[in-house]
Amino acid sequence: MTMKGALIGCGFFAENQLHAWRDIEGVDIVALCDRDPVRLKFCTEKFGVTRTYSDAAEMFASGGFDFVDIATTAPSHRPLVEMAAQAGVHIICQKPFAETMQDARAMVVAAKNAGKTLMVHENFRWQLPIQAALKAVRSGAIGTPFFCRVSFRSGYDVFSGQPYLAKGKRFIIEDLGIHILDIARAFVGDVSQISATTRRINPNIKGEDVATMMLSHDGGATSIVDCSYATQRKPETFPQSLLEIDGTEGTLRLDAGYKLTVQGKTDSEIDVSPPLLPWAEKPWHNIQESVQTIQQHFVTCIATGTEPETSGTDNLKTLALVEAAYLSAETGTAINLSDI
Ligand code: NAD
Ligand code: 89V
Repeated sequence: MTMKGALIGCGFFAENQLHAWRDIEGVDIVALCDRDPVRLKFCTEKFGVTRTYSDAAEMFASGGFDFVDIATTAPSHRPLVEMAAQAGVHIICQKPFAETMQDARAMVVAAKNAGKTLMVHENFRWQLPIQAALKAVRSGAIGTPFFCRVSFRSGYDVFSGQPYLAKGKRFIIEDLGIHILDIARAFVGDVSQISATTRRINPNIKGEDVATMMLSHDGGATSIVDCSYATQRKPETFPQSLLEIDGTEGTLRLDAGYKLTVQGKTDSEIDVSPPLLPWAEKPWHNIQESVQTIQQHFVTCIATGTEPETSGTDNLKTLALVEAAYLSAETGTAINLSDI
């Protein structure tokens, strides 16, 4: 049976989501919504979706779809998720899930009350190189991890494609750090305490573009999660997240160039480069491939009635890390996650 979907927010990133939906079997995007007529027209023509709306409320009132893909920026997420829950459709919503924990919790409650799946499009842990590393660690290849480093350092100009990133009070933790904090959670579990420092190096942006975070995980592991958009490096590694994970029986490295090295019960060194999908382009292909993987996961979870790995409920813990990191940087103290 075909699952019908509608997408709200036909901006910079939505094109990837629309390409991925087109390639996922059993899914048909039947309606598009954007309050910007230029973007709406662009996506309508590119993807041949003829039912279009400038107002999401009108689209929900017309109905005729099983799920909605919310591809707008964070300020609109809560009203749109609540409308979707009210309309009784499943929801996949872009990160950052919300601007406040209060909004995020309200969205989780709304979807729960409606009995519908709510998944956050938190796609970095779904990248093929990260999945390969997760598979190795979860198989016990390096024993029990006690140290994890997730590092994303780049000088890539993200502002030309996403100009809003230069304008917000918050930048790198909220936009990018959120992804790699989620990766740390995927490897070594939930977090009890975090401390963070931030800097702004680029004078032309409003928020911080460097952050260094230290996390104490419930299981006893420690993580260093560090990110920068002020790092001039050659070759440029955007958008690779690099890993160093030490376990009781070995060590794993994901190095620049998608090189995965495991030294443990058995040693291996493999190339885990993501494929270049027909509609993708380098260097974004790593992110683009994960969009297809996460959207497929959403469809599979709905079909099988299972909770998505990056569900709204799960994402509350990643979002709490973002809030706690900003609070720590502002106050100069370590923050207990139980206080967020
Ligand atoms: P964008 O500003 O280019 O696009 C957002 C679009 O949503 C705009 O066209 C805007 O007109 C529309 N919109 C906003 N509110 C609306 C509403 N209430 N009703 C109808 N239309 C509305 O932004 P973007 O760069 O595409 O980013 C969108 C989201 O995707 C952000 O939250 C961003 O963080 C996220 N993102 C995620 C990844 C990833 O890898 N997961 C990568 C890039 C961006
Ligand atoms: O993935 C993202 O959220 C993007 C980028 C990779 C540029 O940070 O905004």
